[in-house]
Amino acid sequence: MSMTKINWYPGHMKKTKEMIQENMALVDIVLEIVDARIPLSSKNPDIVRFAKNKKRILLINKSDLVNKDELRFWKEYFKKNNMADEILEISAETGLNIKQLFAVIDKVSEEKRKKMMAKGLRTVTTRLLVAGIPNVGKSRLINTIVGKKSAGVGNKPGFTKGKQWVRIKDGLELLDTPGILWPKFEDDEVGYNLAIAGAIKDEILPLEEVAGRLLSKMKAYGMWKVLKDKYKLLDEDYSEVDGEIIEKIALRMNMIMKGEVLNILQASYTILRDYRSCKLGKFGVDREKKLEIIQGE
Ligand SMILES: Nc1nc2c(ncn2[C@@H]2O[C@H](COP(=O)(O)OP(=O)(O)OP(=O)(O)O)[C@@H](O)[C@H]2O)c(=O)[nH]1
Ligand SMILES: [Mg+2]
Repeated sequence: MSMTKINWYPGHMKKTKEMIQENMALVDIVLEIVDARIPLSSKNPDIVRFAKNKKRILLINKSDLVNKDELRFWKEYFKKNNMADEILEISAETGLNIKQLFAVIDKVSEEKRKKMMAKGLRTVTTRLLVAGIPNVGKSRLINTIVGKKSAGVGNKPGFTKGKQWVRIKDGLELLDTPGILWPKFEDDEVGYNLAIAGAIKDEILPLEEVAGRLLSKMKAYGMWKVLKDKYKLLDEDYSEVDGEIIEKIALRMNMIMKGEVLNILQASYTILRDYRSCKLGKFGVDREKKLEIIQGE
């Protein structure tokens, strides 16, 4: 099995995409959320098209999961390329920059508010649509903003089903939407990055391949020692191919099934889970794209 054969764009995502398009007319601002670990790979090319003529705020969420230099690089990159009216790094989990987010929303909605007030309207409601890939933290953000559990949150992609309007305060309403991907990734790398970050259901992934990709990224990033220490690897394992390294990890971590068979699936899953919970360090996996950008400048 390979990434290209996975159906990561099931029918309900197509329906959600249509729902988002239909609701565009009702909203003033599109709040697009990307994952700080994969800022480019998690940016849905469809949303820019849908949100034409709308104000756009780009939030880099899960910023608590990467290091500050990385975060700064991507924020600058998005700014330089005018990717939204406002760009802000946040963490829906720790609450980082949530106050600033309100200020940004105020700033972006001010124009319309003034216009409507001038027309004699006493109350003006600003409506935001929250969009982003599965598992990026859309519902978690809404709960953090509202200060209570309004939207369902789950640590797996595809948690939110159907749309949900949430009233934030007088004059501010937010539409939570289910996460969507897009029908065709630019390249395989994007698919692997989305898989590593947890945006595609693990059940349909070739886990060994995805974990293998993460291992080779870490080697390329100069993080072999982290792997070695965490999974009791030896220096000589470095030059093995990814699949062999996963076998070594299964062996050294005693992941063995009946009949002395190595549990490759468990080892693969463990590597991915450890990455997602920061047990391998705080780092993103869009670094190859970053290099391309730097070299292209
Ligand atoms: N570390 C960290 N975890 C986060 C952050 N935001 C969300 N999460 C976690 O990511 C997981 C997914 O969050 P949700 O809010 O359900 O994601 P969603 O975008 O609504 O996902 P779907 O409904 O599946 O599209 C949960 O386990 C959250 O606790 C963040 O800023 N930092
Ligand atoms: Mg959700």
